[in-house]
Order: sequence, then C-alpha cells, then structure tokens
Amino acid sequence: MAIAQLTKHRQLGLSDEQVIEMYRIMMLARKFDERGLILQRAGKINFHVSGIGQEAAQVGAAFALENQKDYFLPYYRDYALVLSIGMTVKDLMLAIFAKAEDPNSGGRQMPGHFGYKKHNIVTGSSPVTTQVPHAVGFALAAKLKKQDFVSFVTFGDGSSNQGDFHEGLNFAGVHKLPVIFMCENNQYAISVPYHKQVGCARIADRAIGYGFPGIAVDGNDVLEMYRVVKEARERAIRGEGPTLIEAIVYRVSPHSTSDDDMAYRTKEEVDKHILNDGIPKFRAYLEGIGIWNEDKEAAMQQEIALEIKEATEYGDKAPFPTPESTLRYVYAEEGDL
Ligand SMILES: Cc1ncc(C[n+]2csc(CCOP(=O)(O)OP(=O)(O)O)c2C)c(N)n1
Repeated sequence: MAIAQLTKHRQLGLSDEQVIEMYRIMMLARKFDERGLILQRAGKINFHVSGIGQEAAQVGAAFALENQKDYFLPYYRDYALVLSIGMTVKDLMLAIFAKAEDPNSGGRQMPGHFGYKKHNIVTGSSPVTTQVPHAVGFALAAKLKKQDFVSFVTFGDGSSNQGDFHEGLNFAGVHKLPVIFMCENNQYAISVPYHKQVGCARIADRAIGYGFPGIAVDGNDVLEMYRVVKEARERAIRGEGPTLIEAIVYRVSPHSTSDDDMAYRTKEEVDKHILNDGIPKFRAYLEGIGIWNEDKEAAMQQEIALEIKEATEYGDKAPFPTPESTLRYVYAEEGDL
C-alpha cells in the first residue's frame, strides 16, 4: 500500500484517536444491530429495522459534522449516525424495548424513529422522506438567522422518488440553503431493486436539475465519506448552498424483521456484497498503519459486548410507559413549553 493511502486520515486532518473512535462506533452499531435482530427473534421486542452495511457511510458523515451545532434529521437505519452524535446504546435499547425512559419518544414510536433535542436530532415521522423538507426548513432558519450551522438529512434510494425529495431539493437549490442531503443507496426499497425504481444511472445525478453538486461515493469507505461530507459542509457554511451525496452501500439484512428477503433476492447476491463490508476494510487500514492489532481488537470487543449486555438488561427491566401517560406529548401541559 502506498504511503499516501496509508496516511489518508492524517491528510484529512483526523487524529489516530479519532479514527479508532470511528472504528469503535461502527462496530458498536453493528453489535447493537445484531442484538436487536436476536431480541426480536426471541420475542423480547416487537420489531427491528437494521442498518447493517451502512455504518461506514454514517460514521464518516457524522465525524465531518459539528455536534451541538448542526441539526440532524436521520432515517430509521442510522444507528451508527446517532451513536456518533452522542446517543448511547442504552438510549437505543430503551427505544427498541419501547420503555418510558426512551429519550426519543418515551416508548411511543416505532424503533428507528429518532428524536433527541439535547443532540439536535430532529424528530422524524413514519412516511418516508418527510424529513427532507423539514431539513430544508432548518437550513432556511440558519440562513435567515445568519447562523453558521448546517442541517444534515439522510434517506434511502426509494425515498428519492418521493415528491418531498424533489420539492425539498428544489427549494434548497433556489435559495442556496446550507443543507446536506445524503441518500444511503442500499440498492433496495423493501423488495424493489434500484433498477426498477430509478431511471437515471445515479441518484447523485439528480442534483444537477436543482442547480447544485451531486456526488456519488463508496459508502463502505469511511474516510472518503468523511472527506466528501466535510467539503459539503464547508460549501454550505460559505453560503454556496446544498450538496446531494449518494452513499453507495448494500442492505445486508432483510428490509425489517417483518420481511423475507429470500422471496426477491438470492443468498449468493447478499454474500457477494458482504465482501465489501466497510468494517473489516477499515480494520485492515488501521492495522496496516500500525495503530491497531489483535490485542486491541480483543479488548474493544470485550468492552462492546459488556456495554451491549448491560444496555440490553437495562432496557429489558425498565418500566413501560403507564397507561395514564398515553396523552402526554399529544396536548401541551404546564411546563412542556
Ligand atoms: C410515504 C411512505 N410510503 C411507503 C412507506 C412504507 N415504507 C417504509 S420503508 C419503505 C422503503 C423505503 O426504501 P428506501 O427509501 O430505499 O430506504 P431503505 O428502507 O431501503 O433504507 C417503504 C416503502 C412509508 N413509510 N412511507
């Protein structure tokens, strides 16, 4: 491997500690996700929707943004993204167990519906792509208030066919708003493959119709994701407007625990894409430059296993919301506003 490649993260301004933390969060999200699938199969939780295969894209993007300053409008596969922003595995477990202490919705929403004021994570709604015009609204606020934050919104490839996507991108392009649109193109919208949803070669190509750049990136390459999102943020802050980023990934799991993906794709196809997994690739990079090894990996895996175990037990034992609290957050109460 050439030296330039070996030290790519340093050229991007990332420290060794930061890239190790990126790797840890990618692995933490993966392990949380795998536990979620098991908990659903064991009948402990009702439903799980997985982000396996999308972690590198999410972590690369999150590290290029500014926590506590930027606004985040994630979609349901973004566990690695929200963990990078500051949510904990305990928070995620409370959500999938639908417990009262769930910071997203007090156990009322489906899993993967994030919303956490403390971390500038804007609450999302179940109809896909509604978060796109919301993100454009946040970017409009930044421009009107002359504040230097960006809004960052994610969605799937199927979602880029919704009216909300096109209306949002058009408005943002016209007004040159500081918003980053990131499509996590995992090749499927439930059972519908990419070539049956989208007429153009790349989703990134759609940006030109709205007057701003569209960039397609290998979403399994965490450092390249970081580079592209960082540039998009700098453009936005300079007042040059939005960027559409298409992170090319593959949805390794079925759409959700309610889906049988073998009805519309083969195991061979899935296995072929698993070879591109961004997590082992990044581990190989870290080992190649001598900042990671077997012993460090073993210690990290042990810590992650313990964190997942403790969070699972906490989520499992935590109380459900009480029936009397059903109408809370539906109508304003004294002290809510
Ligand atoms: C407006 C709307 N239509 C349909 C659905 C049902 N639905 C939930 S997820 C999904 C697939 C979305 O695919 P994509 O945007 O590619 O994201 P992915 O799930 O592949 O990550 C659909 C059709 C919905 N939630 N909202």
